[in-house]
Amino acid sequence: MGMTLTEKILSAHLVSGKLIPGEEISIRIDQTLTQDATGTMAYLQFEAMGIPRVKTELSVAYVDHNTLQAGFENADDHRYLQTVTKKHGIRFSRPGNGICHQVHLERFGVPGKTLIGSDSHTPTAGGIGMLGMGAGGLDVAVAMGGGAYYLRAPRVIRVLLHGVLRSPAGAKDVILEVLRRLSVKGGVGAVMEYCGDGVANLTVPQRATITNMGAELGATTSIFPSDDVTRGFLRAQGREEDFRPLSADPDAVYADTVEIDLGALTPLAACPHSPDKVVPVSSLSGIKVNQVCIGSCTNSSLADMLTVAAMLRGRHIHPDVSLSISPGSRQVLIELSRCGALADMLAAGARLLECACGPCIGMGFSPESAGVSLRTFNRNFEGRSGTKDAQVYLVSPETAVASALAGSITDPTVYGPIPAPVLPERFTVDDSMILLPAAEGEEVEVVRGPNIKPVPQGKAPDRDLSEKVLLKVGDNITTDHIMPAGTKILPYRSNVPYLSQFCFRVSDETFAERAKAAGSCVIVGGGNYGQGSSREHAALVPLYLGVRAVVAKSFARIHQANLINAGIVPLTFLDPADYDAIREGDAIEIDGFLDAVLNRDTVTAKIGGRPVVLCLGFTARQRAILAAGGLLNYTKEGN
Ligand code: MIC
Ligand code: SF4
Repeated sequence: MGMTLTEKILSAHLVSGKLIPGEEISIRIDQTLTQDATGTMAYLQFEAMGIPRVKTELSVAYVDHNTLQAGFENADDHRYLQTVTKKHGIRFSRPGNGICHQVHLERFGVPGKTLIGSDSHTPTAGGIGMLGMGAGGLDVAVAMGGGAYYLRAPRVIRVLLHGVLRSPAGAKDVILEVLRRLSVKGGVGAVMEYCGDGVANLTVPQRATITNMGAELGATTSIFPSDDVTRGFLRAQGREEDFRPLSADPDAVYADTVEIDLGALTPLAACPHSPDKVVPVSSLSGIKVNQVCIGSCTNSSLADMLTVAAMLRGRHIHPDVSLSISPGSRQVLIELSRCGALADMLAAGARLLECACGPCIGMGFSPESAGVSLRTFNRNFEGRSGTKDAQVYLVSPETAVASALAGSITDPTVYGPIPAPVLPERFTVDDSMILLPAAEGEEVEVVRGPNIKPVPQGKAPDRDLSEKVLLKVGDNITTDHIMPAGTKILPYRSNVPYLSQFCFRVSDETFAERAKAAGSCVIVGGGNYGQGSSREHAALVPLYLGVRAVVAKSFARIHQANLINAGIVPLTFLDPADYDAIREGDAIEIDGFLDAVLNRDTVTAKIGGRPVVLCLGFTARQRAILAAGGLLNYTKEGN
């Protein structure tokens, strides 16, 4: 029986387990990446492990999230990252060099290799046939130390692409169509593997837009084959030697198939507040727009930017619209300035932002009150933009520009087909903003600013659990709800005590205070609890606030791993209907809690006086991690 591309890469890296969907496997990790918002914590944890030098083929630390330096905090963290990486053998991509996923694709990604990153959009690397996965910072720290990465073997879903995109429909519309069909839960436990005759008609940046936003499906990752188009991309980056052809066997067996006719796609938009609320742009036509933001790791390649510039050339944006453009990398910005496209953007009235995440993570450029913001980004969760009542729509660069010009949501079809951008044969390659680590044995002082506080430590579960349900939340709670980001909060990613006051702020302003007063508690959640970002702060902060367990209908993959890594026990309802009767303030009692965590798959809890069966379908390793009070303790114990 033939193999899928995913199976080929996984089996070439398999350390333990069998490739049976749902079974725990562990794999060797070739490369890691971190970004600054999760990276400080990851390196603090790496340091706590006491390993002198990384053992991966390549590890890179990027600074792209916390670049707004409104106080000393972010700058201090940058200095810490620069020095800690220099000491331990990690490359350091300086602030200004670009968004981690864009730069990694340009400069480091290699087809067929494995990559984990402390950011949920690490699957962007799937655009060149690399198996990239988002993970918690602690998992990345373990991989940097040479440890295997543990995950459940995924199902592989085939996305069969046919034909050719008809401009102005673009790659963003492909992934929005997949989201429309499958929803934000549709990829859970799966890898989305793209195949079919349509693949050859997509460029690497287009493929990367699609794999990037596969994160919004809840997928483990997404991947494209590595073919002549991949070779051309690597050649233009001066690294053709990294190319190797890769594809699934013709008789590979898939768990499911989704078929998409590229030629039939029209411009789509995801409506507030979820990436799967997808409708045709034409159905929104006429809605007044206050702000348009172009960029983020989804749509900030040179090809995207040249398309935007071509549409803006000789035109001017509507007086009521504020347009921001953040190129994905310094390389993209240099190319734009060399060819004159930057001048076209500025002449049209665009506000040029840094090559960084910026508005995508609420780092500036928040919309006005109740403002309508069209963004080429990947997430439109409530409040993420920094304005709680903003209405954020996710669209392609083409739709973004057409709407910025018109002042209202506009289907770019009115502009007719937009000519494909002409890309340079060879990109400007200048890695001077990527610092190399010190030679082995060289003395390096790690600089720690006052904002860097110790990592909270978990503890083993008590013999019996006797707590209160301090918070009950609904379905699809994101890590942006649990641990919001934005300008005021992000600078404290290395300061968990300070961060804790913002926990669940979006859903319940009183939670943090109540949790502190209670000392310890339990949270009850709905389905897909913890979707979205990989931020382990969404586990570390609840840990700091005394959360002992989270009971939910189901969990998102990375968040569940982060809870276990932090030493918080994630439990699911055997019968999801039991969720309904639970009230905030109910007592939750589990006799023999520790024994259940260690040995059992189900346990009967008493919640609000009623018996409720809860599942603990953990692997042996997960039980051992929980018993140790988290992955850091478990690793320190020599595992
Ligand atoms: C995001 O897009 O939500 C982030 C910010 O990049 C996160 C990481 C973080 O919270 O720092 C992610 O996607 O993992
Ligand atoms: Fe940065 Fe936004 Fe991409 Fe997250 S989704 S890495 S915040 S650009």
